[in-house]
Amino acid sequence: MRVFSGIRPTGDLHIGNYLGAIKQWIELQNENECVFCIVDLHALVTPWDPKTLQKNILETAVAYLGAGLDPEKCILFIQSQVKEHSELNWLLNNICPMGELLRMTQYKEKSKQYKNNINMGLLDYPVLMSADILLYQTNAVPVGEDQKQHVELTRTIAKKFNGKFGQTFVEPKAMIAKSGARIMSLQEPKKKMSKTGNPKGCIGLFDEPNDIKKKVMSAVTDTGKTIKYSPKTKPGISNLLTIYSLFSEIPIKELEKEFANKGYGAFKKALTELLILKLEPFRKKRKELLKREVYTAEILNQGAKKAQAIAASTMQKVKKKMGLPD
Ligand code: ATP
Ligand code: LTN
Repeated sequence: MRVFSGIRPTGDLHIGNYLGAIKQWIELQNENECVFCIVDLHALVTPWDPKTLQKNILETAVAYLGAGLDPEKCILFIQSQVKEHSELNWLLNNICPMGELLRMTQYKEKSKQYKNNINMGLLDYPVLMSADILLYQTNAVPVGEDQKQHVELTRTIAKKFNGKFGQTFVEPKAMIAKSGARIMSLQEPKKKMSKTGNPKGCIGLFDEPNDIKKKVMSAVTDTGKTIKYSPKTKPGISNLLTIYSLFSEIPIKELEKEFANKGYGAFKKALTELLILKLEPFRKKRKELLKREVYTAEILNQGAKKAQAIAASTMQKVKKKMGLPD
């Protein structure tokens, strides 16, 4: 099976990115042909700083590797280094109905968040994402819940293209984690944990023990004292239970029993200890990799070459089907 996924180099990775997406990627790389991409072109649809973008890209690569991606087992590369992404984006623009883009939840949310910066890129974002996926004849796209709609649009575009020009693209499917697909902010448990949201509500994958402690201990909980999983009535504690369960591999039901009479304080303390322990290897690996910049850059260069070979072969077919010259 061919697997493709991407992440924007817009800031430090958090445990939502890990539990919702990267954890699956690490498992998938053992059995499948995996292609993972740092989608720097997607980072340009929201405000960015040209001075720090390259540093962010490299840090995202280090973060991926630190979290467990193995360059021997998967292709890791930077989107803008494979020009076919932009090229296919333009071609697919002419297949994708604009109405579909205007109803995308992420577009609506980000246009509210960045009122003064509603550009074409923000609207066209899902078509570039479709190009990313379709270039590699992808079967499965492991992403968090928030990206499901975009993968469905990719299927629609693939179907339309195949219907109009003949079988060209594999129709991909989203792969959503059963649990952890939507980790919420520790400060606003009704909003998803996000790199660009409230930093206090976001636990970084490489946070230092002291920061983890501060953030967990000040996480918003709900009225009452019982530690019970009920996302509607107790969104704060339910989110913490999900995080605990996923990192400890103990089912939520058992955690409810274990902490039945212990109160929020003891539960948060145990969660702090668990997170410090589980995130330690990531912190260590990242620190080592930060000292080996050339090594990381070389992985990305090799990755771009391998990715480009696959992308070029798809583009050749696409152009021919559309009646464009070679
Ligand atoms: P931004 O704040 O810049 O939009 P983000 O934190 O939402 O960033 P992305 O880079 O857009 O992160 O997402 C990378 C991957 O992580 C995607 O597959 C996305 O679905 C997943 N993801 C992001 N946030 C969460 C979350 N809170 N819970 C589970 N998965 C998530
Ligand atoms: N839109 C995604 C990032 C992304 C992606 C992709 C994910 C860009 N291209 C292709 C999967 C496949 C997001 O997480 N914000």
